[in-house]
Amino acid sequence: MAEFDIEKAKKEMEPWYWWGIPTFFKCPWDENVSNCDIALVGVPHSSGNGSTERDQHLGPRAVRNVSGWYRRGHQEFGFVPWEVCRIHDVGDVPLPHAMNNDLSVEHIEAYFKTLDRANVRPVSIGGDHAITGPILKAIAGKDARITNGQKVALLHFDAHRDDYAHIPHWLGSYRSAAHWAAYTVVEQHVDPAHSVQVGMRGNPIKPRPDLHQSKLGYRLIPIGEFYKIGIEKTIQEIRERVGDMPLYITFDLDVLDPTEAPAVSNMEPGHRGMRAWEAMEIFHGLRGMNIVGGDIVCMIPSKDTEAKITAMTAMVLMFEITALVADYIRKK
Ligand SMILES: [Mn+2]
Repeated sequence: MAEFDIEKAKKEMEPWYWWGIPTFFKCPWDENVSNCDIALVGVPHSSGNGSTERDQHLGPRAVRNVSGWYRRGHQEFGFVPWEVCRIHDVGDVPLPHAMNNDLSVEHIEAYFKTLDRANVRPVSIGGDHAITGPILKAIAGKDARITNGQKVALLHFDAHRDDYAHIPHWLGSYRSAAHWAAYTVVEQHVDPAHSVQVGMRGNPIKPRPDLHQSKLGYRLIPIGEFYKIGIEKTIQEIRERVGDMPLYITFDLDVLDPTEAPAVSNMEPGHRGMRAWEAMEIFHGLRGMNIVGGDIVCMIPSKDTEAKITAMTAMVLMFEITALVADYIRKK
């Protein structure tokens, strides 16, 4: 039998995405958050929505499965994120009461508080949009270390506003995927005067004169306005509004056109959705901003195409947010 150096062979196999254990972007798996600068976190949470299909807890696994393929350098920014700071897959938030949204939301907050205490910036994959409220509560506001006690400016990509404070509960959940953008403002974690919601589209249940006016004070750029003003002007609006505030990015995949993200929970077909490349161009325009973290939410992998286009799109967006945070950290 020919000699075979197994350890050398393993090194040779490392670049191939389908070889080995699927962590996010083939990053080291290390649950000790104090060992990294950026934590890639899975938040397998599904009970905060439930208005359509409920397989959003499968999102982290789906992205881990495809993301080894995208362990790349960033051509536009001219650097390799994995080389400039410690980026680890820290695992999934444990959610033993997964069917109980409001209790799980508290568990998510407690988990992200450990990241805040370690001053580690999280880039997360959900999970439904109920995960963003507890993440913001943990890393922004007067007790937060990551923001130095400041509120965050929020950049919220979504087909929906998620600020439905007028609905007392969502199928029994008080801190649901429809509520988080309101209570994080009321409870002093998000500063709406420095925040932007972009991409809203579709018909409401009842036509409303205030469809695109935020009572909470967010600047809304609904999809029609986005296409009217264009990418450059949108970037300029975001940069002016956010200023030098710490910025958190949350990205609901349903903001995208269903052609590129069919596996989402609250699909808005018919109306033109944002294209992934347009979202990427906006991300590129945010370079240099103090981005304290971000998340991608609302994927339903069990509805994805055979080509896994939604998981692939989520992976690329997660890469872009990670690169933005890494770029900021390396220049700090
Ligand atoms: Mn949403």
